[in-house]
Amino acid sequence: MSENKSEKNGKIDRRGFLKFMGIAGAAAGASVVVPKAVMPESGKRSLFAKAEGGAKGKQDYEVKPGEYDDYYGFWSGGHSGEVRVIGIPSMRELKRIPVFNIECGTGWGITNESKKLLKGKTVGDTHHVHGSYKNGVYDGKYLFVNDKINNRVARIRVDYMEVDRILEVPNIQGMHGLFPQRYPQTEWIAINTEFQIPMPNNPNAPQKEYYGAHTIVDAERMEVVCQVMVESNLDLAGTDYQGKYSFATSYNTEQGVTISEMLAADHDYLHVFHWGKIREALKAGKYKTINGVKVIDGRTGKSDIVLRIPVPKNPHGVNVSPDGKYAVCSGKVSPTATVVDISKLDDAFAGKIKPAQCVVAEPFIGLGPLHTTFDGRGNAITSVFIDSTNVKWNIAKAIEAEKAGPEVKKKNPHIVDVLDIHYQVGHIMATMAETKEADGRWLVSLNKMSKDRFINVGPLKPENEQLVDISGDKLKLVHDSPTYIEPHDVIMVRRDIIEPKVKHRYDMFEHPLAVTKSGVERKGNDVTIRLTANAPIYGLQEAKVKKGDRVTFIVTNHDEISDLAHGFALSNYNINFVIPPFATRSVTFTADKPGVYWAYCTNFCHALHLEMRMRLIVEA
Ligand code: CUK
Ligand code: CUA
Ligand code: CA
Repeated sequence: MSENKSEKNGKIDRRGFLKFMGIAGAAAGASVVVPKAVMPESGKRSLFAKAEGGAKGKQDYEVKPGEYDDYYGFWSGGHSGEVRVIGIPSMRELKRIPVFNIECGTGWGITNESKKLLKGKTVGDTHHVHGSYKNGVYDGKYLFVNDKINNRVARIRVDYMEVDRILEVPNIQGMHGLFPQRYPQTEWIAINTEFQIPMPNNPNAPQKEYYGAHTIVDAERMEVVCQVMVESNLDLAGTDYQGKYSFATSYNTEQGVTISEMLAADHDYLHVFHWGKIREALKAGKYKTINGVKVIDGRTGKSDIVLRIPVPKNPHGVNVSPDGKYAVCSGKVSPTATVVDISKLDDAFAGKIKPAQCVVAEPFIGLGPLHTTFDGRGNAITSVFIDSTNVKWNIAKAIEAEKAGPEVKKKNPHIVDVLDIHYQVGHIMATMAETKEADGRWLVSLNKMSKDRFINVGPLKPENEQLVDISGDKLKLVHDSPTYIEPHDVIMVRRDIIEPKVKHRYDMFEHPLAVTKSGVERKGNDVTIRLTANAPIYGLQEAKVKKGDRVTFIVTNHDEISDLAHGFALSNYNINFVIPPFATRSVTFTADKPGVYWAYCTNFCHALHLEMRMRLIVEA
């Protein structure tokens, strides 16, 4: 076959490929000549070409057939336990990355490789996805996501878009806010814990000895560096753009265990953690080791690591503006946002000013403000849960009005626009907004309820994620997108940052068990069956084992063509997984049922895909 004939845009298209394989592969069954796969050319649509041409506030959100999106959206999948990749602005779902869930499509939680990471756990509740940074912008290396149920943090390699590490963090419950270091690069990740528990977890501990913790994780080693123990719970997390501080909102400084106790105080705090002082405490050995983790006592009066800035009671999100100047707390119970001037924090830590003096504005937003994002042009946009709105407001105007006094302030000069959304919004996020390259193009409103927005699919409705054009002064709703259980947060990363990092095939020998020669090996009752997979054949057409053997299948896909994955399912043995190009996957089970069992390819790969199978004969 001529390479050129079946290639379009530098990529072998499926139709041309299948035609070719149908002829060559079918006849031979032997090794086929695989055309050299070529990277598809980048730029099926130049980034922003159309938007620049259009008027402000009228960007084109339609992505035509064959065109690419401008942004990768990385979505937390809530208690589906997964991460989703959604193209922006089309809102097309491109991929699901299984993380804490069991997923029979890919075999996540079924293969030995994934089981080693999951360690028997089968549920997860992802809330916050963030990328690794260099100099305040994503570096396209990793994504990090938390599990609130089992208190784990997972790392996704961007090159394979696959989880490579999962860390279970001891001493905490309700792992919630997570934010990576933004400057100079991501060495640490700051993680908050929403539920207070005894540390160590002694069932007889009195309520006043329930603590929260700010956990620092080493991003490269995926190990806990330390925990700072505080008396309050810690909710959302943020980091600055200098590598000096991390932030945590708290809503239970009361150390309550009932809802009325948690609402008793008239204010709560934004906690600021001083990273230099954390390092000093670790160096000086000022910590206790609990369950193998260095725990620093950060309670009020016990250390100078934590600064507590009073904010209206029960706040929720904390987000840092892309210019690095402000940390904005969303009020939740209070209808306001609190703007903290980060340049004042050093003086507050040094005791030169009171923590409250770091607050430079407390503008009115609406009923139930939850999360704030930024357009990179000095405006903040805050999600408002009870009002079901996105409120765009100007940070500088809010600070001016605060200075000018109550007469000016009550006119709300900071408010730029209010958009009704549908309905009950949680997180919102603008494109690149958690980086210093916030570009103010698109915003996604992650609404908790869709109510009447879609045809009825039964009592459990989809959530509704709405795409908003924020390029003009007004917020302009352009698209509704239903999603399944139950996204919390998202980041949207420019395509040119991610795309060059993403690979078309695995590095075959990164997997220590990569199969180059098919065969069966027996050691006592342990039988290893090694298979190559080349469309449309596995390296063996049959294998024999004995009842009671512990059988391991190891399969390596030798097809290097982009998009050519094989599957491996074993009838009646509850096994299926997918093997992408040059990947190796393995599974181990006990052959407890004698008989003939067909293993077959589940991922359509060839005109003779249905013939891609082999027998496992389990002798009695
Ligand atoms: S939390 Cu869900 S709406 Cu877990 Cu970020 Cu605010
Ligand atoms: Cu291999 Cu289908
Ligand atoms: Ca409270």
